[in-house]
Amino acid sequence: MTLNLPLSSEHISSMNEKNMAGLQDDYDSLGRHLQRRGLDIDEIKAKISQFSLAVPSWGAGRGGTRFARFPMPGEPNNIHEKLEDCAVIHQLSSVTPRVSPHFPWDKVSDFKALKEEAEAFNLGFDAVNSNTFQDQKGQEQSYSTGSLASTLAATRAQAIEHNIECIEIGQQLGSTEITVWVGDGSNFPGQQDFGRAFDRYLDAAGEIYKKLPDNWQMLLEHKMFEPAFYSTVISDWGSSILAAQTLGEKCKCLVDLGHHAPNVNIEQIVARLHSFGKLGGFHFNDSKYGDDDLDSGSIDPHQLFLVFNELVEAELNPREGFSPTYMIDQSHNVTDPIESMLSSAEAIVSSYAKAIIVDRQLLHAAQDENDVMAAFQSLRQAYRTDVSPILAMARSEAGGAIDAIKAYRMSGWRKQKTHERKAVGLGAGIV
Ligand code: PSV
Ligand code: MN
Repeated sequence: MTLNLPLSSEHISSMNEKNMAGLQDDYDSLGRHLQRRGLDIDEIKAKISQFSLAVPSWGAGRGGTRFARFPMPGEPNNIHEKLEDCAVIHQLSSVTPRVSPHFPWDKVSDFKALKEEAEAFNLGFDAVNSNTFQDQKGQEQSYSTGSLASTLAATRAQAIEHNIECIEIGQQLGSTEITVWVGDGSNFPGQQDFGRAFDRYLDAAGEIYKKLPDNWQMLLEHKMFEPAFYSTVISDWGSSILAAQTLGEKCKCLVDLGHHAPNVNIEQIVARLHSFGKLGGFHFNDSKYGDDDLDSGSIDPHQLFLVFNELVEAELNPREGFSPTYMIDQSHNVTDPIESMLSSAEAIVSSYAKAIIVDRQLLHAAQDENDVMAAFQSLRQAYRTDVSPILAMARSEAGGAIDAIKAYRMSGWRKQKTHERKAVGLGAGIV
């Protein structure tokens, strides 16, 4: 397959040349600092070079709130243009080689051709996402009563069918996972019987599970509220793990960082799910008030680090089949989505790098000895370390940009697309 990348590699390398001397200096200095702590910077770089992240196709466009959406000139209109922008993100970040598609938003007539189109951009496909939280034109049953948990058998059947179709599409695209998030729930006390709604969900999800190919996983994404504001059927990790355990081995839980009550200890949830072999994946984003879908690491980078601290523990003590899928799920309402995802990818990999350099021997010994401050300081020391030279060096070695956002801005990509792409319409909606 001949690659047809959107940005010229000369542009990236010429920008890197200007930054290389400074980076080398910072890298060497950090290398000496880490050496004093018994760490080899090149080994850390090699480790983070293995890390990869998916980006959501829907994140390539401007998001919005239920009040408004402000389109941006040069925004992508369809999956083809979205792939182009995702290819830009991967070219510059060198850490986002997969795109997670959402159906029917990304539906095309020829998925084989779409896979080839992605491959020419040096991209593959990650988990497919089904959408039974919104009605589509011409659809027979409405999801206004819910989908997999609806009281109406015909609506449940339609939702099951749609998920099975997503699996079939995913097979053509080379995916091996389906993420199921449903908006099912209630807005009033008494509107729904909690037990019966969950039973209906389990039955319907079981029908989808039966159609899962052998090498596939089904990931259940929980969310506490919205669009249902009183209760949701898969509200939290408890409901999620119960459903995943009921459905079977190939079913796991996906943690979207924004889908919890304020102040919930998400890193502990990560540890619990891992203990029972049910940690299936992540949707990274950040939030201040609820499911804000803000850029990863922009509000609480310490929480992101603590999540990765658990993931590194899990890597060192893996359960059978431990291979969580990592992706971004954000709504970029006021920024250029490409810049937001470049910044988020950096924040995510940076949290991973910081978690790698935690002195785990010291941490475990301090935990065993109940030396609280020593345990905390072993995390603090790692969190305080500026690991950005390791990330930048890994990026440039992989053909990415040392200063990704600057290289993007200097490429003039968005301006060029403003002339080439048709304007995206106004409207409201989360995505
Ligand atoms: C729901 O809020 C969610 O996090 C799910 O992952 C959806 O598929 C996605 O956002 C897009 O709306
Ligand atoms: Mn999500």
